[in-house]
Amino acid sequence: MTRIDLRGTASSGGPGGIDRDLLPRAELDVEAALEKVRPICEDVRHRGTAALIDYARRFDGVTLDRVRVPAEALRRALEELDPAVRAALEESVRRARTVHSAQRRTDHTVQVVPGGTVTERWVPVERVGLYVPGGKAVYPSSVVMNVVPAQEAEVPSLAVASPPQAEFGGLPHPTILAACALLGVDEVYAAGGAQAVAMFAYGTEDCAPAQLVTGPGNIWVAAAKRLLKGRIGIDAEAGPTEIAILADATADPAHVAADLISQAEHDTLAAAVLVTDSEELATAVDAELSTRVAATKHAERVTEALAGRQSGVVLVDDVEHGLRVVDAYAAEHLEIQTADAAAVAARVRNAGAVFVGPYAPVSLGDYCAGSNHVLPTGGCACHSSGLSVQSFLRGVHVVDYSRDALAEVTHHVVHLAEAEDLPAHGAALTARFDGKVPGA
Ligand code: HSO
Ligand code: ZN
Repeated sequence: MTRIDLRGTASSGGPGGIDRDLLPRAELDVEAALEKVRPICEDVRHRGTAALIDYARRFDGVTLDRVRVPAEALRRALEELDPAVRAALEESVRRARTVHSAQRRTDHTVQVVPGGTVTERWVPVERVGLYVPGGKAVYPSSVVMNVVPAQEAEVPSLAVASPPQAEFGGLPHPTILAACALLGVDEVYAAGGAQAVAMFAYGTEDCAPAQLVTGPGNIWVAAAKRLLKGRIGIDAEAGPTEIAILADATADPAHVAADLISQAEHDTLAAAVLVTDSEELATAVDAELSTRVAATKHAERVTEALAGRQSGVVLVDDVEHGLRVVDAYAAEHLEIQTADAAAVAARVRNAGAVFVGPYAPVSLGDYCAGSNHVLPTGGCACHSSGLSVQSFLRGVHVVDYSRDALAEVTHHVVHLAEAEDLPAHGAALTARFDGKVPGA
């Protein structure tokens, strides 16, 4: 992998003294895709299902007579699912539920003054559309990671969309359907790309509009989410997967190499970044990579991802310097493979998820750790979190004041309203006290 030597550059600007532009990262030009998806979204808005059927023909090469997946197809997909895969999915769901059910929030009332309370009520979004990619990327695990937090948040209505596959008679991939059936999701649509996001945003004859759309997708899905954001809520525009590993001389180069390859396997644009203070480790990882990459099934894709400008080895002075580099990078996934890994991990500020020590590879988190794998990419981990129960809830403040409690604060409201030249705001309070400021 390309080496970027930051040794001796401890303070060069940017957060923590690190210049983010020196770090490897791909640029995804979502802006350019916006103009392409705009007419598609408009078309779905106006022609509904007929437009979805047209796009399925054009983009997915299938002729559909309906977009909603029949209940029978869901049932059959689960019946025909390989029992070992079913057991694995069940375990993944169980662990995800254990973690996500603990995220549920209880309503909380604060007494501000006697007779004056503010309650924060957690209300789930009414209806959510979950997008699950298809084609090259068949991720039943992403069905689990989207559906479980939504269910734990008690979202009343939940629908899944995934692209129709010519190979499966225009239905989404059977493993996706099986995962939906396993989770009790019975509303599934054979729709992909920008058109699926538009279906959820505007609704069609078959599909009621959703208020929130979550789930990973390609650049067209990301562009449609950006375009329709505001009308709908979105989780994040998930870009290609990233793994960063902060490692010192104690790390096992075979583990480091295997983990870098694991995420590079997703996409030619996937990012694999090793941050280390040990040149010996970097050399040993390169050696491991050369044999392991050749032996892996998707060698071509992995090779391209590892050679891309988004991947590389960053050499740092010490673990301290490395911590500042990984914070500046704000990886989707960050592994800590150093001495005293837990203590180092506890100091990380920016990462979608942190994996501690030699026995917590990112792949564990992708499937069966219990954590969520829908995480912020592209540096967004410095301001956003991954999917959780919280993503599906809104905190509504409920304000309840008695006459006395209102009277006591009226003069302050009146003064602030005057300072903002909004006297009618103050008058809304004094109207309750015969047009006077109580106590004045
Ligand atoms: N690493 C991906 C999730 C995934 N991996 C799904 C395998 N399947 C993004 O977090
Ligand atoms: Zn993965």
